[in-house]
Amino acid sequence: MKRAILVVTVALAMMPVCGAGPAAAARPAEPAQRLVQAIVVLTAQVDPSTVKAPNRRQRGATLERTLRATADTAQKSVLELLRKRQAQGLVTTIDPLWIFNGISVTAAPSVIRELAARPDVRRIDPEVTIQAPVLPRATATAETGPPPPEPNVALVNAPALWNLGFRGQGVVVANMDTGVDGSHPDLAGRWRGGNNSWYDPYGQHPTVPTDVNGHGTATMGVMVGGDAGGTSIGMAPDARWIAVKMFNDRGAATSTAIHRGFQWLLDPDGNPDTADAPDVVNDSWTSSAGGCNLDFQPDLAMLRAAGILPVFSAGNYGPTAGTVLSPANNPEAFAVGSTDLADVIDPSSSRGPSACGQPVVPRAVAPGVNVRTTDLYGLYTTASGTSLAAPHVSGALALLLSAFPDLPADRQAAALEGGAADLGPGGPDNDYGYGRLDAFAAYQWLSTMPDFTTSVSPSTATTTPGGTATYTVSVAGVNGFTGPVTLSLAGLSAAQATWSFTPAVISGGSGSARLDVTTAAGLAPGSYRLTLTGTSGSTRRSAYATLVIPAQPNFTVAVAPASATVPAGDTTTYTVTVGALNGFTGNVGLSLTGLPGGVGSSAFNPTSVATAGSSQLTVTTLATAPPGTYPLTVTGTSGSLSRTATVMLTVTARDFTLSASPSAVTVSRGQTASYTVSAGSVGGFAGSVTLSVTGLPAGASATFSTNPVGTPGTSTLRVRTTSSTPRASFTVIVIGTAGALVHQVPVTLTVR
Ligand SMILES: [Ca+2]
Ligand SMILES: [Ca+2]
Repeated sequence: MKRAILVVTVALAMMPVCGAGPAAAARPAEPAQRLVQAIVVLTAQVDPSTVKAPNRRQRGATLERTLRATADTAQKSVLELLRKRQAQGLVTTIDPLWIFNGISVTAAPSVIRELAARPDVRRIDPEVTIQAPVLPRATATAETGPPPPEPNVALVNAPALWNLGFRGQGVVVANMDTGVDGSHPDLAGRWRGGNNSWYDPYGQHPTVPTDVNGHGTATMGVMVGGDAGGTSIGMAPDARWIAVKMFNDRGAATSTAIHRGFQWLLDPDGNPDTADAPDVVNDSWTSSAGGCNLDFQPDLAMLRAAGILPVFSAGNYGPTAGTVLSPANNPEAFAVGSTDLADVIDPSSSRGPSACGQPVVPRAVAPGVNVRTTDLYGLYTTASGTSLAAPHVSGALALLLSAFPDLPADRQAAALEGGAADLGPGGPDNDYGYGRLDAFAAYQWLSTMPDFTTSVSPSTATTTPGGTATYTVSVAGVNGFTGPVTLSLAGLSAAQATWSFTPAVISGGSGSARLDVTTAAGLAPGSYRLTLTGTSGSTRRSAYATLVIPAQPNFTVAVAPASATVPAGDTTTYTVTVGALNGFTGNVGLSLTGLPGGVGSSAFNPTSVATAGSSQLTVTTLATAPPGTYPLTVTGTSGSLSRTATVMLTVTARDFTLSASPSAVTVSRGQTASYTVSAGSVGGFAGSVTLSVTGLPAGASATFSTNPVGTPGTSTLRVRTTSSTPRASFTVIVIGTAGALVHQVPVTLTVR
């Protein structure tokens, strides 16, 4: 039979958007400004481990109220900025979210940079675009007789739970997919209905469940389909369904729509007082990008905190190792691989290990080869891929929640793993995870197996490099568990931190320990994912926390202009600007180096800047300053932090020129020789020049018509000879003096 591999791909990139701001509209000749879509994640985030409530559904409501209150308060300042930038045409869309404290924006790159520099912004995720899968459809087949379960449904032991009376009744499942054909005879009657059971974030089909692709109809059929087609195709036929159409009709999903979809699932009717969240959420999609992408981790963490285990298809990128992609490889996700009816892994099923540090991915496998399920137009199809394996697990959860309605998400995962039929190498492995889904064994495991859960609080702690963060790790036993639990931590290297648990072993089955994590002085700012694992015998139960090393407060120093030219003796000014980074609030003292005392002096006004602001630097040069270019370094100092900026100061000389005309005069004894002495100005020189002469012959005397002479200016030099003046040629030196500046010019006097 032809196998239809369900593939979902993702293009991870900043999505450029052509802006249609007023500036662009007013000047059509200029290219439209390129805006980008991004998810702004704020610093303040709810710690879900602090949300306490007596049962699973009330915990969801309490969690939602806390999330909404946090977002309302913490987003005010950023929203104010965004609206201001929107008025300037630099922002087109602002879409606040509360499932985590974040805002989807379409904004100019300058605004994105502005946001990233804010201390109340933790990080900025690029908008992701995911392409919807194509599902080849088979023709409907007419079948008669009693409705046996499909072999895939039988293999995972769903009928054994049906026989116990657990058929998914009282449970609501959801998928995030291409939509659901709400008119399919095996699905129509199982839709929960009302106005809180269908969400199309694109608004293309706002009220009626619709699927133009078929993929979402196929995954929903595996979860809740009935036997209208002649065989029982669904795992939990008495469950009801709701859905998020996360792919639009063109088959694309944006990360904004996905975030909104997760948020809708936490509270479909937008009223925290009504418990209308689904019990089970199936996500048969992954990105196609390798590595660990945590864009959706906050959403998954909140689903888990609300008691919903995020079930993901592992992806169809096998058999190469490391092909379980995000978000399926995120610590909060339960990734499902695909096997055939002989319990052999599908070669295309994605394999571990996880780039995000999950100890084993996939977590389990389920049938995903030649699975019969619902198709569009009321038809049925037989298709393959992990997209169809995952809803087996989601459907099994619906059965387990019929039996144990208050099961927390981590116990749901533990039961699926504890009941799984080990395949491949003994024990959990990166092909089959814990093994092939067995719904009945999971039920038995939950009913009888002594077990424990591990939790950690707070989920996020912040410290500085070299500082210590403290967590409380708790162990709770169930089904009579009394064993000792040894605690360990993963996620930090010995070079990054040291840590200790007090006590290191929790005895008696339940209790708590204090975890101190002391970071290395050189630990780089960032978010570090910690895995806290309790181990008792071969049972390991993990909880997850985040250690945040915030970027240290810092400041910038900038000086303008970069260079200035000043005549010696004049004054010039620079503007020194101090900018605050990462919440810096100190006082920045300013000083200057590089200006020799013989060149001039400097002063800052003010001499220090509080947090951020500017100061005027005045440099006063001496009239005698040697001409040249001097690099000046402005240093801002606050505590142990210092930042410098260097600018150039070019000093030009002030000077005068001296010339005399004619250069030679011949006179007889007793006559007077006249020369015109000219003084000129250089570099803005405006003083006067005192004139004198040397080298006069005996018996001669000199006078100047004007002395001192201005610049520019002329003076007539008269040299009067007498009868006793020798007959000869003499060199007479005319000297001009202005302060320290001295110039001279020779003239010739011949006496005959
Ligand atoms: Ca509600
Ligand atoms: Ca195994």
